[in-house]
Amino acid sequence: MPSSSSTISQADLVVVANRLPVDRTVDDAGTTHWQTSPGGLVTALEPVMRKNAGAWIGWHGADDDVDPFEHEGLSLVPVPLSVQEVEEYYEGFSNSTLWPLYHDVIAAPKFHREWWDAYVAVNRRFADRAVEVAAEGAVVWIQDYQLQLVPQMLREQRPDLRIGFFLHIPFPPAELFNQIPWRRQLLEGLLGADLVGFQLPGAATNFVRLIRSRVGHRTTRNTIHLPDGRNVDTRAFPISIDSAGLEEMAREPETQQRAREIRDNLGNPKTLLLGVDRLDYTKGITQRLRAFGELVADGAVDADEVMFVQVATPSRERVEQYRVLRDDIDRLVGRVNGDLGHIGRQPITYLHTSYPRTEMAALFRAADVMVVTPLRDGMNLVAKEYVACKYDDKGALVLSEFAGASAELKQAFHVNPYDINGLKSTLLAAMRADSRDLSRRMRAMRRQVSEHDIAKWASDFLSELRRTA
Ligand code: GDG
Repeated sequence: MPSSSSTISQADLVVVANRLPVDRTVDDAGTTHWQTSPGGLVTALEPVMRKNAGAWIGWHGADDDVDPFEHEGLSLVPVPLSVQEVEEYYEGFSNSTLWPLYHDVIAAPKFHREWWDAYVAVNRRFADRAVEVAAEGAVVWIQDYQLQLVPQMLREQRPDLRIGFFLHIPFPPAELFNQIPWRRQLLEGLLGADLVGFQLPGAATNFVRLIRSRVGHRTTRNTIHLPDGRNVDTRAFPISIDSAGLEEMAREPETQQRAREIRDNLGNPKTLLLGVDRLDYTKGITQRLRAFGELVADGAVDADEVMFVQVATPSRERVEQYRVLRDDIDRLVGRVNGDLGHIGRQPITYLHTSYPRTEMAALFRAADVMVVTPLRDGMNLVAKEYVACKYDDKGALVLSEFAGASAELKQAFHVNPYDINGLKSTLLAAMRADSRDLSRRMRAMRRQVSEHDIAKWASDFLSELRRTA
């Protein structure tokens, strides 16, 4: 295996995440290659990982045992998952129980005892790997809802470590959280950390309240006092993007050329609306397409002048609720285009596929109105990415008030995506806004995103974690 070695020295900084930041491919000659998968988390953590001799523990996408290896200067520690574990721990408990429950029960969460058992077993495997890899007194940073039991499992074996946990998705209020048959275990799992980070202050408050009511520990503001004298701190650390890097990509002549091409290929509409999401029922894709379709049907917008491009990246396709959603969107797009389009003009261009980063940047450059309407979203990076690409201060952002990002992007056109009439009038307002208003809004949002980038997010979390020592 190229660029790999079978041992790994102990690390002073360990990141534990469901997935490793690499994908494996095998070429025709049977040689294995690893390719860094572009993602915000790698970008954020790469510099700190290098500086601290860091290691990353995660699933490598298969069930075989792969020795730890180095890839482009990162130490990677693969964790295997069997096919059944992928079904029960990942598609099951993580994505069919926790995901819908933590997102306001938009879809009905399913509770299965076997899924829970698999979740416990897999969390233990991740924790055991961290026990082996972490140097004495190391900092271990655990990521997201798939691994909420790891903090406690790790602390039991390694009380010398500084343990941080960050939740990328919302943390629900007690009224919803208490549905989980294993609620107490999940809370205890998280309490193994010294610092539990959330996207928004409200999530931290939900967590602290639940600890008080369910577990009975004393709390003062955002600190939980455990009976053994240890404290657990909770706080919001709103995640962000590599705004400078993305802006640089957006400014490349090739990106600008590609943005022009995209508009040309669409027949140069006067106004181009854009949606970019993982195909997920939390993202409000049907709501926004319905609203747009009605605007065209009402005659409020002219389908010869206005177009909607929706990119929906394939996601969790083996989970039933995602298959149903895909069919619903297919039908909706077909109806709008079938009823309202004509030869050479379709109101909605729907792309169920994923694209390279450069194409994303070109799409953001090309769009006049970015439509981000999740029903619930921890943060939503797409909204911040759009802003980062609009270096000429042009363009409008329509943003759901239920996205974490709406707390920071105050100058967006805010909308309640459940209110279809409200959504329609907000889309119209964004399309009709004058350029001075738009550039004033965009300037303010751009300042927020460039001053609060992903590097700041990572360093804020890690310095707070070290400070609480
Ligand atoms: C979770 C939380 C939180 C999408 N399609 C393509 C592509 N993308 C990129 C986007 C963006 C990322 O994927 C999606 O991030 P989001 O934040 O929008 O949403 P989730 O995937 O649900 O992420 C969310 C996030 O974690 C971080 O904490 O903000 O609330 O749900 O970067 O641009 N990228 C490429 N091709 C695609 O087709 N290259």
